[in-house]
Amino acid sequence: MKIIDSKYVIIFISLLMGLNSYAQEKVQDPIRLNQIGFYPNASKVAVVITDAVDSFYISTPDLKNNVFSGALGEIRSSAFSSKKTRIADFSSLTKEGTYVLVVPGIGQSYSFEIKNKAHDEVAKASIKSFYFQRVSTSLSEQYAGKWKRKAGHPDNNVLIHPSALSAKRPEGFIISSSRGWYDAGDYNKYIVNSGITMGTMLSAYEDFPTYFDEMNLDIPESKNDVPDLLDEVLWNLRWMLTMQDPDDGGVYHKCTNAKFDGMVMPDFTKLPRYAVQKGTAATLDFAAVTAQASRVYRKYEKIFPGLADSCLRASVLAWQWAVKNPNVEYNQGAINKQFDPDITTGAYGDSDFKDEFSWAGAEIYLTTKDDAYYQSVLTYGGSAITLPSWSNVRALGQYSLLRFNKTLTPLAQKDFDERKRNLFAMVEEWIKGLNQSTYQTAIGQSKKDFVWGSNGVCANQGIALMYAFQVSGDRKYFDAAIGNLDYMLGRNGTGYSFVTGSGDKTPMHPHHRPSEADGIVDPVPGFLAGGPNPGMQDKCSYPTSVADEAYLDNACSYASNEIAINWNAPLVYLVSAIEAIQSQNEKMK
Ligand code: 9MR
Ligand code: 9MR
Repeated sequence: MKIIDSKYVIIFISLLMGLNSYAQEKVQDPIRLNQIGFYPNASKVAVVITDAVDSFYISTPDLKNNVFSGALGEIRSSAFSSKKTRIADFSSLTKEGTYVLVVPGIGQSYSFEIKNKAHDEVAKASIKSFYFQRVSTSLSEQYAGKWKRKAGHPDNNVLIHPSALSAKRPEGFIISSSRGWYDAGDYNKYIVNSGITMGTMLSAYEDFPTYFDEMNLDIPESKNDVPDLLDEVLWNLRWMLTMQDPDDGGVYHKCTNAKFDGMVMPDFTKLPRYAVQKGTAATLDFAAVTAQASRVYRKYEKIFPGLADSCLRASVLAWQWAVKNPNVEYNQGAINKQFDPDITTGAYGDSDFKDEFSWAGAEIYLTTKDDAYYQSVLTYGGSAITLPSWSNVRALGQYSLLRFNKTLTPLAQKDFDERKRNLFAMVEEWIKGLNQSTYQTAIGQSKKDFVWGSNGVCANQGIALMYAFQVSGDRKYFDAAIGNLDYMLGRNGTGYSFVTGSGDKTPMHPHHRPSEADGIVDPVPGFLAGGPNPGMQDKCSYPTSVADEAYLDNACSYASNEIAINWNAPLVYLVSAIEAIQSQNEKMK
């Protein structure tokens, strides 16, 4: 191990940095890495944007103690820009501590840690963010700290919108639809987006119960005998249950203003709220979530008497509505032509219901073990798996079927091998070129990854990789999942750690109404920004349109810098899964 006197290192670096700025266009943060940390026994990779220098070393932040030195990897060319990168791999450094990575001639990284439980705090913050999104309640200083706020949107006076009237719920009819989570930077509540969010959170619990059983999130329910994750999820479940019309089982698409609120605090806005048209996607997503919730909360029957049964009843009723109404699209344009007031908030419109039938069928099947529901999985795509998003939820059912493989009836069991094959085929697409790519991540193998909410794509890829790892035990999938987490925490084309409050360079101006309006410098913590999106639909002025760099840390930018529950949920899953598996490994040692 080489020990270099820090004084000379600093002089040397400053000298080279000066020279370097003449040599090429100056890149901000030329060393990109996970700004939080790494596990002693897992992969550790940083990316240096350079085609010049050859070596790097790891040192303590005061640069006094050089603990590792290595050579940079071969020069790689970006598929999206003229950037050249080289990989710094320091996986073999296992000694716990706080370090920086230094590239003579280039500079040094933000400091990071090597330790067990490296991402435990990020996991907790990402779940706690849901508490900050709670509707119809104040957040007290005790739980919310400096982000305490007054209650907003009581939603106990919600009008049935003319698009959703029925014989028993005629014009002027009012329902109570309190609680839930704000969807994103806006203040509306959408069943479709709650669907994938809740499915992902409940799956995280079903896959890693022990990890969550021990987690304290410091929320108002922390003292009851229920894991805090499930207390938090219940806040939104209770809202979802109010969105079903008990007379026919159909589920309203959303609970919303007619138009978006301004950039104000929740308590400031008093616009009327509406429950709008029932639809097939919303109803099936609701059926899937309530079926899964019925399984999960059954264990807490003593604390929540009747909850599991009510969920299953609601689920089956919703399913029956969808079978009778298999094709009711939420088409906001068409609805606005026919009814007033016009609704101009998020649409979450979807006209393909095969994946929703498949997911709901799978979840009800798993809760009831009634083969009739598995028939719907077979009818609507079998064991096909594609990357999930709010409009494509089939994989959620497939994941649940993999999870409970040992308890399936023979009809479903026989698809196990094909289901695994489909999963491997999907993730292999992302990892086959990984070791040649500029950031060495599964995300970014295709330009198509960089859509509105690309960080949600990244986190969902991570989840799929974790299932591939769990099913096969093959370490390469686990490493690739960590790679996508590293990406979200800094090893990416922008140099940002995209989770508010986690890391040195993080979003300060997410498109999130409370973060903008509360007068507090730091944004509310634990939220994943949408991420690079060359679509730039918000028309803000981005620094670049390069696919993996098109990101703007400005509240203007709802297409790259909004936060949303359906991106945070897969972050919760991924980071918790990685933590849970790492801590099992620790215990096994
Ligand atoms: O705040 C809204 C955000 O949640 C949505 O994702 C986005 C796209 O539907 O719209 C945002 O609201 C903007 C609206 O569309 C146009 N006027 C400005 C609003 C706030 O920036
Ligand atoms: O995540 C949604 C994205 O896939 C769509 O392209 C976009 C435009 O319709 O809307 C996104 O969802 C937004 C929703 O409509 C309103 N709340 C904020 C959501 C995140 O931006």
